Amino acid sequence: MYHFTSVHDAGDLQSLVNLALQLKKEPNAFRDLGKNKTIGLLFFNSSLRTRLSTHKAAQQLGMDVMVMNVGADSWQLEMNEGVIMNGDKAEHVAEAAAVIGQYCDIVGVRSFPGLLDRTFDYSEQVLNQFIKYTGKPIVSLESATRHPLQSLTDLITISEHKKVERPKVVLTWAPHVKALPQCVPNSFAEWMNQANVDFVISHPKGYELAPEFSGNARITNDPLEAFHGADFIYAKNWSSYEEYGKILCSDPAWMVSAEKMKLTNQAKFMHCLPVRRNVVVEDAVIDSENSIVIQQAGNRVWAAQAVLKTILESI
Ligand code: AN0
Ligand code: CP
Repeated sequence: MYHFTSVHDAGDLQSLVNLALQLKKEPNAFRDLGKNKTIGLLFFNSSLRTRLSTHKAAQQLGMDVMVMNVGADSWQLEMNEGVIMNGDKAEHVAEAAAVIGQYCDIVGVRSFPGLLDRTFDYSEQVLNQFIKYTGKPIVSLESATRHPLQSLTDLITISEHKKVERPKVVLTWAPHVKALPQCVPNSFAEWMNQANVDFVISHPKGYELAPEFSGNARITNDPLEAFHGADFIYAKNWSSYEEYGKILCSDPAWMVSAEKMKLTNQAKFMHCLPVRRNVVVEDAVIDSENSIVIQQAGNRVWAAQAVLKTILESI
């Protein structure tokens, strides 16, 4: 592994999950691996879990960590090639990324989509410009179309909590007041389609994910159907891919409720967080014994540590 931007960089998923679970048992076993190595974590957008868990993971590998909120702390970066830079952007990514590459051995980047122009967002300009100009391994901390550290975490969490060899895992769309990226569901689908699970996606009409992500998953447009016999309910809002970036539905029937959870096989409730209570999920569900959202967020550390360890061994 060199860059880590999608499931395609992950190699054998089971080996990566096993490594994460080994690190969970022995967090400090590889403290020497990252000694005298530096990771830079660059945030174009807000974060709680990704920021802190990746920082902790790097520290447990002995790395030095630098964190920067790009734009807020540094100069505004121009991402386009060949432009006359007489606007509000003071520095080009060509220099900024190359300079950061002088200071860092691995660079993590978080950059959300604008949700205005689908072709532009799905071109992953920011991630690709950092790959082009940094000259160092790039780890996605959630890009315009994917959130692979989250998906690895989710796979680890499902492996830990599953009671049957091939559990039924349901990704269910839920309402939200803001238009959110498709990154988490895209990535989750991309990883689940490669995992040993019975994978179902449930969403209102108009919320189809790009076919390259939904793959061969079973899809239903009924807010109840998929819940029958589910072992895991993974809730997430996303804005429409088809009518790009739009909110098409706010029907509370899509909220994850205690009533709907009764249809499941005592399913565990998962969400990547942050979550809006009583919009996406009822208090009664997220506060129930079957909610594993906190353990799931805890696993972000082991996912990040498994990825950073694998990259450190390859550089
Ligand atoms: C972001 C999203 O939906 O992609 C980050 C989730 C990890 N969520 C929000 O902006 C609320
Ligand atoms: N789940 C997740 O990535 O959370 P943050 O946005 O807080 O990092």
